[in-house]
Amino acid sequence: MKIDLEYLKAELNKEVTEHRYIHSLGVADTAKQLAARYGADPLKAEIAGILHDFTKFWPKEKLAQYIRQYQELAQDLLDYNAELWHGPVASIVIQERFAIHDEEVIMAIRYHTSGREQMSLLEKVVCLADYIEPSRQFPGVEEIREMAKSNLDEALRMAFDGTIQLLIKKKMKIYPLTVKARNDLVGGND
Ligand code: DGI
Ligand code: FE
Ligand code: FE
Repeated sequence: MKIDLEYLKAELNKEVTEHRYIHSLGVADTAKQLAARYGADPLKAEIAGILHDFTKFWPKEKLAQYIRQYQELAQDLLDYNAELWHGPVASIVIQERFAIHDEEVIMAIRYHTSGREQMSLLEKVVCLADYIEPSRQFPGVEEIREMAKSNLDEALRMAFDGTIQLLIKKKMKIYPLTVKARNDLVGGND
């Protein structure tokens, strides 16, 4: 894939806050390492990491407009928390803006927040990197970082569990794909 990573970073830098920029480069770096460890494409992981939060600061209404306009995006997103919208929208915007047409990269960005059932290796790597990149600090993150060294699925299951627990605590809805993603990572019939 012919792509200028420095250009992508410079464009991201104009679009998001300093904090979010540092987070995104952290995700890119962590995703690249996880990709190397688990056999995904490190360059695709890096690209998806850089761009995954590209539309994080777009106004809610603009994100909602994109979702309504692009029927390939799940329309039921609009019934759930607006924090779920930036990944799907970014997965469209990067195609137009940077001529990125790699389906794996597009899907890794699209599902980085919600997850889904049957996640690809690259989707898992980017989603997990988003939780554990070096600047992330929350109770339990060290335990997930440790698990990420040996078991990708189990680390991601722990990450989703944390998010689901938080949503319940805040009395928020859980997007069904997040539940499916989480169930998929639990082995057996339990
Ligand atoms: O964009 P980031 O802050 O780096 O991280 P993210 O894209 O994973 O998550 C954004 C937030 O979305 C996350 O803190 C929790 C919130 N959220 C709201 N409803 C849901 C949800 N996250 C998931 N996975 N599922 C939901 O239903
Ligand atoms: Fe995000
Ligand atoms: Fe992120």
